[in-house]
Amino acid sequence: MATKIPQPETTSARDLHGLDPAELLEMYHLMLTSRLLDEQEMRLKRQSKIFFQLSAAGHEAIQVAIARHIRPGSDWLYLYYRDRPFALAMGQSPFEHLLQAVAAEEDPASGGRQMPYHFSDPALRTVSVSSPVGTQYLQGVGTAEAGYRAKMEPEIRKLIEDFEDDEVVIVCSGEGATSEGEFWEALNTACNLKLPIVFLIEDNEYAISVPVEVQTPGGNISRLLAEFPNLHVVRCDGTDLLDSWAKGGEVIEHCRKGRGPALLHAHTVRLNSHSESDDDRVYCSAIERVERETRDPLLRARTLLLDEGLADEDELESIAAKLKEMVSQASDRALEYSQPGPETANRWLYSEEVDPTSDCFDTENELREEGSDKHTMVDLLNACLRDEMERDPRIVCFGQDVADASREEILDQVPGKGGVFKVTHGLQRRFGSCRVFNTPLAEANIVGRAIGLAIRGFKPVVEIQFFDYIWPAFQQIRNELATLRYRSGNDWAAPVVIRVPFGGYLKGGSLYHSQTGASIFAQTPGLRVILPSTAQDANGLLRTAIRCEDPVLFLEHKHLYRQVHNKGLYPGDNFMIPFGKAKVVRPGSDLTVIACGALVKRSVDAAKIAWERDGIDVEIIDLRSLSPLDMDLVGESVRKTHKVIVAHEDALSFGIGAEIVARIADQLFSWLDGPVKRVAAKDVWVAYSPQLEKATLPQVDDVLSAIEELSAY
Ligand SMILES: Cc1ncc(C[n+]2csc(CCOP(=O)(O)OP(=O)(O)O)c2C)c(N)n1
Ligand SMILES: [Mg+2]
Repeated sequence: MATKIPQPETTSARDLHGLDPAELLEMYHLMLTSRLLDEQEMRLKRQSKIFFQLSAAGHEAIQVAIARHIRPGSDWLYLYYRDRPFALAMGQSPFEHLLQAVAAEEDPASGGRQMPYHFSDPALRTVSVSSPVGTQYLQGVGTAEAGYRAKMEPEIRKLIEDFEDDEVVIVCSGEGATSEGEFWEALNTACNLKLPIVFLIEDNEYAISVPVEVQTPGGNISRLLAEFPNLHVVRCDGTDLLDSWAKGGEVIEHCRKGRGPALLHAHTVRLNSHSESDDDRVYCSAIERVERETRDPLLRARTLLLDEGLADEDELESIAAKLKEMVSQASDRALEYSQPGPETANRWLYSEEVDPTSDCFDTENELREEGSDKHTMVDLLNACLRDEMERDPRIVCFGQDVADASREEILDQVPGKGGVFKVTHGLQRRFGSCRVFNTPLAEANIVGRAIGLAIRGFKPVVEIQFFDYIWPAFQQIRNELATLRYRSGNDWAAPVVIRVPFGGYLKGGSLYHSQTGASIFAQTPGLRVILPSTAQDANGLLRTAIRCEDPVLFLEHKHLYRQVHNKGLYPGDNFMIPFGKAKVVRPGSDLTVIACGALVKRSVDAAKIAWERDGIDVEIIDLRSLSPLDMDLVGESVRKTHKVIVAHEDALSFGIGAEIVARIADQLFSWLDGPVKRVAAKDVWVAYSPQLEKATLPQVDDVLSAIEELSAY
């Protein structure tokens, strides 16, 4: 069962903690404004004039109280969807909230993209709220970590906008969200690095219909965390203004003074159903619903003002009347605003200023090959990271085993790890542990922190050790990273590069070291997906990924990391290949094979045999970039050869080939002289047995058979 909450006095002669009566009245104003706005929106929802409503009633006191300790525009906020009073207390207006409710184009938080209460305000350093609960914690940690790293490196500090030594991050959630694994991943890093971050847990004892004792062992999150190393844990009655104000001040001060993270467990009450789509009568007893009314923070604040003689009934009535009028006018005004035009539906997926598909990112013809040694893909990826880190101090590289050695004191005794594939080898030694470091073994931790760091002006280039283990980070990649720009109406962006060793052909790689599945990510709007097949292409494309402003999933094929056939000369420190620019790797006239990754070399080998044995002249295209696709080059080739095969390592069904074939059928049908064929992996996992692996993944012979069959058509 939930623990009993200490109830502070609510009758006269309370210690006002030095609070000025005017401040108390101001807080009351804000609480009431929020409540009235909720009520007004409930009416609008019933009239179908807005499309979603969720009330903050019961949470007002803790939010307006803690907000008073925050420095607007200096501290960073990751709010929760039930935090309207907080947003109002920071300076947002009821009208702005109503613009979001009516889905107006002018909605300053998202331009009509997000539901109401998904607050966003760059001027107030309020980072766009998303809907998946629990994702905000790690991003908050990343933003707090930005300050930690900026303080370590003067070079970085100069480049981080308006950084103040004592800025703090506050990240809010309900008690339900603390059951998400990412909460614990966030505590891990916050406490390990002693970051200036406050976790505000607003515990209303329900997550929709699920009560707190189902969420948390013992039903009390702060008790569970009481012994967490380096975490300052504080509790308050979040329905009581004075207690909230005092404890809110204490935790913020703790962080501001650099004493490490804090967690404020604020006991609140949810006075309504979870949202207008929920009916709490189906899971809350009538007694409980009556009892909770006695804890209504607005009534308690009113009683306080009256008991302390800070206002009388008439004054409070007049405040309520004025605020009602203000809300009603704001509502009428907001209803006049129109929704975004249909022609804007595709906007804000990517940066509109920096276009990595443009000529600005094309220095391919100005290749400055240096030296006479040919290098592997690992070497040229490492060289690109080195050059770029030299150029831009904001670049940080992190992940599992990415550093040479976390224990710096032994660096001169060991060669250093630098990644399980050595792509980051030597970078920590060269650029220091502030910029190249290991993370806990937690993939969401890596991507979530990267988002928070990018929001604070860093350029994170992170590594997920194997594509097979990217899934714990999928929520952060798909729902957070890829959506940030879109859902905030272009106000926020996180240009993170995620490098991922990928793919099979390892002889023994088995199910969990051979995975592909690029199409799962290519189907994520807002994310670039890149798959180079040569060392030089990897170098040029990684540079583009780092210099652009969009999130990039950079797939590095493990089997191609150290092949002789794809080695290349060092192409210089400004070599860039734009995204969406495929390459003809073998010109031909009879038939086109569109390939990517490990299938490029296999297709070249097949084409060679087809030419020598059967005189079939095959053109081969290396896509290099899976999202965006270069349909121009595909079109050029198909118009020339009239026959086309798509060859990839992803499983056949729903793979990237399905998309390309569909586009060819749609755009190039009249140019075709035969069916469009696919060569791909079987729809099954890759086995440990090399014989099964061979049977599962597409081989040279498979490509060759397809070439011969199509050529004979
Ligand atoms: C990852 C995720 N799972 C499920 C949901 C659906 N959902 C939205 S709110 C919510 C309950 C959250 O409860 P709590 O964190 O206690 O916040 P409260 O609503 O009580 O303020 C759930 C399950 C979601 N938004 N995100
Ligand atoms: Mg809750």
